[in-house]
Parts: sequence; structure tokens; C-alpha cells
Amino acid sequence: MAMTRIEFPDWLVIQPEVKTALMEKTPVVALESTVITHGLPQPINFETAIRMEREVRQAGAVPATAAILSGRIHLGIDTDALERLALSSDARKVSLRDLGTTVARFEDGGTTVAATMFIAHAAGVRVFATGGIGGVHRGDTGDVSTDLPTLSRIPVAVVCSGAKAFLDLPRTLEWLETAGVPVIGYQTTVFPAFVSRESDLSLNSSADSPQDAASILRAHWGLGLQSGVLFGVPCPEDAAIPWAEVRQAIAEAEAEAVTAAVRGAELTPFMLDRLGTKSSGSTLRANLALLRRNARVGAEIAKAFGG
Ligand code: PSU
Ligand code: MN
Repeated sequence: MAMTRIEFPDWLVIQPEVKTALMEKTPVVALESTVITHGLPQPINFETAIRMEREVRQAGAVPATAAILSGRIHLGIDTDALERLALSSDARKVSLRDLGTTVARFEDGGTTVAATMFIAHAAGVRVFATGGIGGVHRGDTGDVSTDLPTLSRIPVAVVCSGAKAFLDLPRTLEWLETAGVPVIGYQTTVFPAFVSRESDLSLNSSADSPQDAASILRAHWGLGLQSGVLFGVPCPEDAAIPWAEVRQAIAEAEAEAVTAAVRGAELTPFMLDRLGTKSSGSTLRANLALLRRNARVGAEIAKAFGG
């Protein structure tokens, strides 16, 4: 296998297996770690992280989980490190604005979609799989996730199940359209609403296979366009939750967030926790199912895209 010399930034610690894969042009799929530190409860967070990595491997690609350990930025971490993050109660939620502080303070952190895109891109990884991106929150707080502007300027494909249904999904899509970010339904014509497959938001393009998805990526970036590309993969049918059920739980959790005055970066973890509790586990089950599926689809797209 031909080895390519690649300049990796000196601030990035790349796992040897990931580095070899990048140099040999074996497909690599980046994974985030906020979902481990802040998105899922223990001990399911650790199990899910392991399962996502396994899905990527089974589909013939190499998983590369991004995270910050004692202030060092990593791409690809071992099982012990995954467990350390999963058990940690003081790992930060690290988005773009937090990267420098976390490094300077030698802290641990789980990287969000935005921070993971930045890290993946620095190593030349083009495909990243996760559950859902951040978006425009409801109401008039002005809370817009850094994930959106980052999608507009970092050329990495994000394979996800849309955004959490407690966000303002129409405004999230409008934001992406304005920023020129392609939003492609993967084997669907609507924007998936995370644990719900259905939504009334139709998309103007969809990909029906990994090859089709890869051809869109090649064409988009081949033009020199510098944005990310979002693929919306519906939650697996046997685990998905009907939209009407989700809507009721969201309304309740939102009211609790207002009462508890939760805002900013804490809002997403708070809503995830409350919704998980309310649905007596079915949200969690759907969340795990879609994370695994997205990891697999991400690997398939990475393979079809090539190095
Ligand atoms: N959606 C989920 N689970 C998560 C997140 C989103 O279903 O864990 C995380 C992702 O890491 C995403 C981040 O990038 O929350 C968005 O947070 P904020 O809205 O504060 O940017
Ligand atoms: Mn936010």
C-alpha cells in the first residue's frame, strides 16, 4: 500500500492506527465525544462509544474519536481514554470557543460537532458521524449553536439524524440554506427529526446510496466550495418514536428549562436528560440505534469517497 506523507499539525495527537490509515488512504470516520461526556447517561455513554467504533470497523473503516485529555487534543483514543471520559464528572463540553481554554488549563473535554469538525479537518478526515447537530433554539434567546457557522466553513461531511426535535428545525434549515450548506436526506426526502423519522420539512436533495453520497461530496468540494455537507439519516424504524409523542415530551421539558433558568451551553444536555427520563428509556433506545446506524453509514460513505 502506498504511503502518503501528510503534514499533521503538531498540536494534534493522532492515534497510530488512525495515522497509518490516513497515510495509506484507508477510510477514516471521525466521531465526537460530547455525546459521551454530556449527551448520554452512564454507563450507556461508554457502551455506545464502543459500539459506534465497532460499527465503523465492521463496515471497513477506522474510527477516530476526537477528545481532549489533560489539555492535549486527540484524534483517535483508546478504550481506557473513552472510559475516563465516560466516567468523568468534570470533563468540559468543548465547542470551538472552548478549545483554547481547555488546552491552556490542561483539562479533559468532550468535543462537540463544531470542535470535532475542526479537529477532523486538521488531520484530513472528511467524514464524521454523530447523532444530531446543534441548531437554532426555539424562542428569541438568540441561542444558535456554533455547529451551524462551523458547517458553513469547514469542509467535512457530517452524517447525523438531523437535529434534536426540541430545536427550531425550520429555522435551523433556513440558517444552513443561507450559509450554503447542502443538507442531503440519506434514503429519505425529509429532514429527520432525530428520534422521529418523519418531519414536515422536505429537502430538495437526497442520496440513495453511499456511492451517490460520495459523488455529491466529490462534486461539491471539487468545485472548491469550502463548506461542510450534512447528511440526514433517519433513525432505524424499529427504534424510532412517532413525532406526536416526542412533541408532548418536548413541551414539558421546555417548561422545566424555563423554570430552572437553564440556558446557553447547558440547555442541550438538560433537554437530553429530561427527555430521556420522560420517555422511560425509549428515547434513549432510539438515540443509541441512530448513533450506531449513523456510524455505519458514515463508514460506508467514507469508503465510497476514498482517501
Ligand atoms: N444532540 C444530541 N446529543 C448531543 C449533542 C447534540 O442529540 O450530545 C451535542 C453535540 O456535540 C452538539 C452539541 O455538537 O450538543 C451542540 O451543543 P450547543 O447547542 O451548545 O452548540
Ligand atoms: Mn447553544
